[in-house]
Amino acid sequence: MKHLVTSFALALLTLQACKQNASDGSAGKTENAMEIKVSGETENQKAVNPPTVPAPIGDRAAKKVIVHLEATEEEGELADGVTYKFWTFNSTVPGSFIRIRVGDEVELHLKNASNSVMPHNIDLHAVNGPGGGAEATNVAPGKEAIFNFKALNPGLFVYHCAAAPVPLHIANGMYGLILVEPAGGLAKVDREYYIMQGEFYTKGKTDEKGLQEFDQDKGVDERPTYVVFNGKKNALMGANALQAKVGETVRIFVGNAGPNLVSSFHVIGEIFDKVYAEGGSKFNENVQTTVIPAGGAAMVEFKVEEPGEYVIVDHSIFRAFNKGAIGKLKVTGEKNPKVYHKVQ
Ligand SMILES: [Cu+2]
Repeated sequence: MKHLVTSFALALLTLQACKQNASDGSAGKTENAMEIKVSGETENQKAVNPPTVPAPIGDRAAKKVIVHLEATEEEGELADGVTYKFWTFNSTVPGSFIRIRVGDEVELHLKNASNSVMPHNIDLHAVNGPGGGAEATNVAPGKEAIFNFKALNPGLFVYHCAAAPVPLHIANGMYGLILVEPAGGLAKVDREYYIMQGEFYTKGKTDEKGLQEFDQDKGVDERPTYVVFNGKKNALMGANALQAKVGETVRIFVGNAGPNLVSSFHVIGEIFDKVYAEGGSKFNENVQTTVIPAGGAAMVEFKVEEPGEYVIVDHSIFRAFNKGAIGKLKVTGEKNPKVYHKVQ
């Protein structure tokens, strides 16, 4: 009998310990990531355009992943009737979302387009090594640089060009996000999106038409003409709004390229059920607005309960309504009067 009681107590203790692990707000940690062996076929990661991200990693073993990025310099639309000479990774701002897991060995190919004028490189905040890869990837127009790194820390990380002058390369649009999933992957959700905030500094005023040149003084003074999501004023509005259905859980990978400002990321009419603050492994719960530093990221997750249009903003609110840091999430489905209804 005494033996039985002891066993029961032990089982209870173990259960308590498990519970504590599950509720400590951790997405899982990997010790000795350096010792994780890669196996299986090498993956050639296919680039997808934001706000889309590659499929979740799930519980696959660590492997070798080849990533191709191309630095380009090309004119594009910054706002209605306003154009700008963007510098990009893979012709989009932000650049392609890179998705790997802890222990993966990445062979990163950085090509610089033959019609580029400037040398470019890449600093990935997910890399342990000098310049995050920048030193190894300085590449002249028409050339390609290749470097290898092993992902040792899980999390959501910014990457950006760090060629001189660094602020100019970031201000022109050379940035993106790389997600390093923990062993076993992230929790399953229904939708995933990729948003990156960035500022643009133009000689002309906000919405002044025509091709706009970069304004160094405004950059130094931290007085952006535009603060936008995904490289363009209203990039996530109208037909390009994000979509979800009532009852679904949405995960947004949010980055802030800066180059100067801190973002106060908020979705009007929603509460983040979980925020992986600063892109790290721990999550906070029930958050209204999360702060995302320049050169930082966060993962936010929320379930949508009521149909309608949800406005995504930097809650430093002039930036949203005047400078462009605004997007929409359209939720369709059955109304839920228990959660929300107008009385009169
Ligand atoms: Cu560059």
